[in-house]
Amino acid sequence: MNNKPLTDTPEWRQLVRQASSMKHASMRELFAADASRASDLCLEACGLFLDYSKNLVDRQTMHQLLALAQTCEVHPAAERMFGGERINQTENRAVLHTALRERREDVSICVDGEDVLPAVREVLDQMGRFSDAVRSGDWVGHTGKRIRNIINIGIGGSDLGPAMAYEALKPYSQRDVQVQFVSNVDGTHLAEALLGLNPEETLFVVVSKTFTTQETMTNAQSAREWLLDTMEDEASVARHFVAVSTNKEAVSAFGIDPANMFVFWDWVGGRYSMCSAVGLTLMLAIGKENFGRMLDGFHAMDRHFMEAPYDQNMPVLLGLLGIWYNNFLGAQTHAVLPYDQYLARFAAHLQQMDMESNGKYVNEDGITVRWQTGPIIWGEPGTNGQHAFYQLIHQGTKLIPADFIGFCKSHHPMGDHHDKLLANFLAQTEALAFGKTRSEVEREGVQGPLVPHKVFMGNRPTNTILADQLTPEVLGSLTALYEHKVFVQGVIWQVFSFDQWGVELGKALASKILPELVAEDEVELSHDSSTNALIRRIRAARRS
Ligand code: G6Q
Repeated sequence: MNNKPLTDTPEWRQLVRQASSMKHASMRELFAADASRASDLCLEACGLFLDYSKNLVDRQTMHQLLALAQTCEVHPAAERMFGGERINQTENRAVLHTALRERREDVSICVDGEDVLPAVREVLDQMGRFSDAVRSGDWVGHTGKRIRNIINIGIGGSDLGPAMAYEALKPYSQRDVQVQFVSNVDGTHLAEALLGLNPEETLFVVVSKTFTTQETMTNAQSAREWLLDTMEDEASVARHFVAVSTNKEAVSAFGIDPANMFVFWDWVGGRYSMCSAVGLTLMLAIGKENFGRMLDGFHAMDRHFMEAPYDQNMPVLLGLLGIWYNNFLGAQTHAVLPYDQYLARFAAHLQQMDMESNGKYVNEDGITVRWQTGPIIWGEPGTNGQHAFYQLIHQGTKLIPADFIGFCKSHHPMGDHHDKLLANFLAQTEALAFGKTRSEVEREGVQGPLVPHKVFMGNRPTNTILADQLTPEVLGSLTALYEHKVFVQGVIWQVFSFDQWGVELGKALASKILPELVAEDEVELSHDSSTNALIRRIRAARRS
């Protein structure tokens, strides 16, 4: 599209007009007028069923949104990504997380003329050998004891994806090994994780692309000291620490045996890295076969995204629906509500994936965009949310599109728990879409001033994503679905989805403040008056 202002395209203008008529559309009427709405506005792919009929759209809206994807050249952009072009232009890098889960033997994916797939397979094999050794007890600690505790030390992209997937795939994990993820530089996180652990049975997986991240290196150093307090032998570090990184020198300098380093590449972005060696802790927990099944699921969604026409393409449809609410109906946020306790960390992972990718106000040419970009992503597992924030989704003044994610079968078919969970899952989207009118409330015998409080306006849009069970394959497909949805939106909004310069300023200021906080003597502070006063207050409190 040559970065023509998005808002000047005929497709955008048409959608603006469409929005003014659809703003007041009634989901009851949309369903009543179209008997095949539910059976048409749905789609099945890669083990996932998407019902998008409970959205504030009609067929014309969908048609117009699909035309927008066409004019914004979403598919050609995806081809550039999958083909290894340096689409992360501000960092001059290719973006090839899809190569990490390429399962076909007969293809090659080249960066600068070199096929990256042999190296991908080599690292996967190395991870497989290591996880087999740890899981079987062949890999022992410095004093010959079996590994019983694994602590992943990493933050952001080196934490959230694998932590989410570990939680999600717990039923597939080896239960006699305790796995924890430590990310926060707050010493409380590491201290609580180490509590009661025997260093002789503990393995640390330090995950850091750069191996310079303040939080991760601070936690890794403290973990090293904790180990050496007991072991009193520097050589023990090599048996109790392994590293996942792109920075070989820094890993060796830490004392980690380069043989126990698992590499990845600059073309793997942190928040898209869980299929790389960054997933080592996950593989240690669930084993290489289950990890491979998860990669199969990711790959299946990658193929679907590349091969399905726009109107049958799940990431494209979810991306377009998100744009509809974000850019045309004024929604500020998007809720992700999994009805599965195992997906407790799913929203947190999506939050980074989406908000770090598309939370940008300049376009690819560095010009401030005149349209809204990435939404605020948030969510909690159902049914917990129903007893907390759903009130606002049902009766608040804000439009909150939501994705409801559920599974037909539970890993724990205990009594009627799952029947109740699913009944709630279905009831919520029905209530949100169709609400309860004044006359329905009155027919139930409610009268007088109470009536308006019991009315539900409805027309609250939801997508329902349903799968048979939360398996490794399904988790892979589901996660890739959101990765590609974010990609579709980034292309349409014309932002660079694969950099994250917005995290830099805070980091730089923290490095400046750190010595000021800890200086023995009075130091001259050069911040604004608020920050200066807060620094002085903290210094004074810590001295007293
Ligand atoms: C993700 C970001 C960021 C990154 C962390 C950790 O896309 O780049 O969250 O993953 O800052 O970085 P390191 O892996 O280099 O420690």
